[in-house]
Amino acid sequence: MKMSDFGFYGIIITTLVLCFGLNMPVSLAADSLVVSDFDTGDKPNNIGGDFGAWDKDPNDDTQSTQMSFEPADAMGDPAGYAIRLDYDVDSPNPAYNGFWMKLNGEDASNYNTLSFYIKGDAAAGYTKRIKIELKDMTNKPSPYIVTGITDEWSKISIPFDKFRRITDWSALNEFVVVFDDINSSPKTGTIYFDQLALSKE
Ligand SMILES: [Ca+2]
Ligand SMILES: [Ca+2]
Repeated sequence: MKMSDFGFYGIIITTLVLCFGLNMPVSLAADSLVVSDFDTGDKPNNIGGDFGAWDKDPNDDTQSTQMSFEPADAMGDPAGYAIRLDYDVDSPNPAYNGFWMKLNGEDASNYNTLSFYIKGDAAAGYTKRIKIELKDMTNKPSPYIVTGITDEWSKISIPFDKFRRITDWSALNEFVVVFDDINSSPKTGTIYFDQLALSKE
């Protein structure tokens, strides 16, 4: 082996050892950020943000979203969890509710895509269509409609330019899932959600 060959392989091996030693992915460590994998089965999310279910009118018991942790991880980790959302927008009153998650002012300016995994519960029924919203610190909701949900996990990737009302990507405030009596059909059902991430694609 020539000295130059040793130098080349030596650098590769040293790099691999360093990466594994620091418990980092070998490739492109800075190109994605998992905001929430829910795998502790508890709050907060991976960046310290709170999350939960919300309801247009908590005093209206004809409509709600109930959030719980479900041992059905989107990434296939037997010890992992996803979020289970049991929604009900079947009400004589205008109905909307869902799930919120704080993003704690996360700087997303190095990324260009928001992604997550989603599926419906075949037994409970589920809407194939939901609205999500992203908000920067101005708190204006930037909506996006997700379609084609099935009872198998699918990864939804949304380019940042679909979120027209985000003006400042350097500080994100909140991610929201909305069930409403226009988009949600059937009006009661169960949706699973997992692995919210920011990435550079
Ligand atoms: Ca998970
Ligand atoms: Ca109801």
